[in-house]
Amino acid sequence: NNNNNNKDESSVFIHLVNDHSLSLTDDERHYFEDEKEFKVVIKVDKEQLKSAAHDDIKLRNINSLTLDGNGGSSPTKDHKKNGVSDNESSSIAVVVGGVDDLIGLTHLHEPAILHALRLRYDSDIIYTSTGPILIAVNPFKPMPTLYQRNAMDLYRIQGNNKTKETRLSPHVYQTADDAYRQIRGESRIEDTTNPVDQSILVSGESGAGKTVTTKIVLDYFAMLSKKCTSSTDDNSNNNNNTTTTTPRKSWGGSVNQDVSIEQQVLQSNPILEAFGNARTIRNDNSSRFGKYIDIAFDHNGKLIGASIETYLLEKVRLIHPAEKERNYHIFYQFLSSATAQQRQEFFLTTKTAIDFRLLSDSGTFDRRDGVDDCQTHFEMLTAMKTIGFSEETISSLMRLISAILFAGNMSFTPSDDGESCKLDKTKSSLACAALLGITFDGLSTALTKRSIIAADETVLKLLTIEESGKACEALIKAVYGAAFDFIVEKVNTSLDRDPRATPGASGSAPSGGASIGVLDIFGFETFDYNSFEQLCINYTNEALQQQFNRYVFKLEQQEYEKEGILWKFIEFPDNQDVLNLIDVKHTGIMALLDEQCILPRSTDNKFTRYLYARCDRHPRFSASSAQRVDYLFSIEHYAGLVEYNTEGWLEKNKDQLPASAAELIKSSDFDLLLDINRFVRAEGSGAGRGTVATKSVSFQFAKQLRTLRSRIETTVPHYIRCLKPNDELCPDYFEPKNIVEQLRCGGVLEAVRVSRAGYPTRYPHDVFTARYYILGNRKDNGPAKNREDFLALDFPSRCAVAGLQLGRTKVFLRREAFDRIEAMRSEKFFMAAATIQKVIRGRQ
Ligand code: AD9
Ligand code: MG
Repeated sequence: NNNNNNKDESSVFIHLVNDHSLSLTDDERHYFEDEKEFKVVIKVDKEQLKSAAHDDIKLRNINSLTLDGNGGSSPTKDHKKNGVSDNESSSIAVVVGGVDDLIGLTHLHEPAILHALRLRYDSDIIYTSTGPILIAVNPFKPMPTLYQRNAMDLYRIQGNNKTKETRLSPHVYQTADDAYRQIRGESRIEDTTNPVDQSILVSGESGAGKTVTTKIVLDYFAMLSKKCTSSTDDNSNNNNNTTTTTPRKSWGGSVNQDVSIEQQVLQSNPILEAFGNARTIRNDNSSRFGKYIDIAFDHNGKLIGASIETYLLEKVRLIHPAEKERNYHIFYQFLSSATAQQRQEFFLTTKTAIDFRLLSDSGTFDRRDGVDDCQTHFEMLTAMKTIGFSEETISSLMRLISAILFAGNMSFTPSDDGESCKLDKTKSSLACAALLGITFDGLSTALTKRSIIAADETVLKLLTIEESGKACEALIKAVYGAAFDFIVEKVNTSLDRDPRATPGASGSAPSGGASIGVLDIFGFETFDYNSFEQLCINYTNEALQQQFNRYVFKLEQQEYEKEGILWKFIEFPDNQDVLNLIDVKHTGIMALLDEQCILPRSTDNKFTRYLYARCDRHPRFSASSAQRVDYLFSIEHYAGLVEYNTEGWLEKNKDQLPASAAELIKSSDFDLLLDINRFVRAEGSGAGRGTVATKSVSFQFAKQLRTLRSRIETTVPHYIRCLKPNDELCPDYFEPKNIVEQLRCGGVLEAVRVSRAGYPTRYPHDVFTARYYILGNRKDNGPAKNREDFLALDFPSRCAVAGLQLGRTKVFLRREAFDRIEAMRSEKFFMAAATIQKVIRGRQ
């Protein structure tokens, strides 16, 4: 390839490294078929090539390599921002593909990992394994060949047959396929201690590619599912076409019968993204909520349903989108796409985004990524119809969106003494009241007065202009939040698995089936200004990190020690103390915050002083005298020190709608508003001390997080760490500082160390021999029950497999050993099958 197009050159090179010719176009395939002896000319700096670690270079499929200082194509990539000269970058091109699994690096340290990732990235290889983790570096450009249908097929076909020679490059499809194979029992050993359910935990900072990765995973599962015959097809026995999707059977609710469940699962995305994503400085399509989607499969591997749990929708954005950011996509989408009739009915005839304060305050209206709001809106509407939203529900949601926009434009006028205020009768407030199905007077009273129950008497307290403004903001947040919850519920109803396939308790997979959960959740955050949201986010990451630590470090080491196999002890970080600082009952920061929220006259400052008094001696907590002046404190997280500012925490934690506004909603004649009212968390509903605390954001979130953690606990986890190579969101620009930081936050380095030294696959002796007896010499002995039995089996292949250790009750295998032994087994079976066939044919 000498066409002076560096992009083509590097992609061809990838194919060379992957002898499976992954995703070759027809032209490329033709080229390779015709050219048995092809020559690759790559401009290379010989000195650099010499100094590259030996195992960084795999040139096994290149028949002839010309090392030519001047030859080859000149790089066209823009590395200038990176401070890398053209000369350097051309030498990098040779060393692609080196280490598919960083565990294979000779020198395992931060610079080596960074170097390997960079080399691969510069050659458009964005996926790299590090033991149990898949690292995905965001390319910030389309990578069509990587996600072609035939790439999916290749990863499916590869199955367990992964010898060193035939193994495909790491890929999200690979991770998804691993999980899928395990639920199908294709690679899971029938060990009852091993969970059947799987989880794929995707993490990374904002803009790193979590949501895109999640979609790639879902696409893959949808493709696999479509290839299967469903269990209902089994019964009816009338569908032999395994590639067509079966229409869903109805089980009540408004389910769209003509659309496959796979399609519906995929279509949940545009809906949730319209209402839960926004342009931020870090990502043009940033998810402002966390999401765990549990996908259920039947015993045939057919996708039969899904459920989505969402976490912490960011509500502060509704009121104050920051400069250079936008509010939720849905507002802009709807305003750009509303029909003439909708404009008429919802008072929008002449309105555009600039007319609404909630949208205009940030001064940013468009999406930088060139995505068209009209087009996205159209896709969302299609998705809603696919999922089964009725025309009426869709229209009602748009009415609610319009009401919220007008609510943001409402204004109040203070009384002369400043003690009270009134709602201005403007076009906006009238429109808002009409759209919410309430009277203007009702709206005005609800926002400017508060009823206080004192000694069996209800007293109406007049609110100041600030208090009324807050009540209005609370109304906007409560209504939007409730609409979001309503949408998630509606999506879940549609995706709910067929109850006829679910004999067991709800939440468990149907008999013979299993589920795979995919988590797309905010990564660790540390900004100049960190608030309550960052504490919740970092708390989540601490919890997930602990689970990760436990999985990778503790379990590994304990198991090795218990089994008495040779194992170099590695210290692992444990962050239980940080979790205690945040969430331990009664004395954790969350509990202290809840306690202060109950007290009638508490303030953010009082809460902070209380925090200083109660947490001061905790080793992970600090507050210098300078910090105390500004009501700040710091926590030493696993990923570093973060300083938090406690301003507004009480209100954020309560996040409740004033009782009068909640009562107002109940008086509405707008059906949707009445319906979503059940999701509104109102002040004072249910009296007594406990109520505020048990409804608080921190309490609810901690509860959700506990459920999530126990759910993940019952699965085999698969980890994907997304990395963002630069803050400019541009392609071909690798900023090492950013990557190192993210590797640290993701605990990647430690994981590499452990997995490299570790034995990721292990079987009880009997299970091992039952599976691999075909490789042994004495097949008549049956499965070995213990160590002596096992040794007596005369297992020649055992000796041939480097990286196998015999523990007290189990056989331990390094990853390569497992792949090798699996390949040997497949080969034996293939030969056995061929022999049988021959014999049968001979008889015929
Ligand atoms: V946030 O925490 O929700 O703000 P994510 O979800 O981590 O963030 P997202 O998946 O939205 O990031 O990716 C950000 C952008 O990176 C996308 O809009 C794409 O433009 C780009 N991206 C991410 N992954 C890929 C990929 N595999 N191929 C091409 C990608 N582009
Ligand atoms: Mg996202």
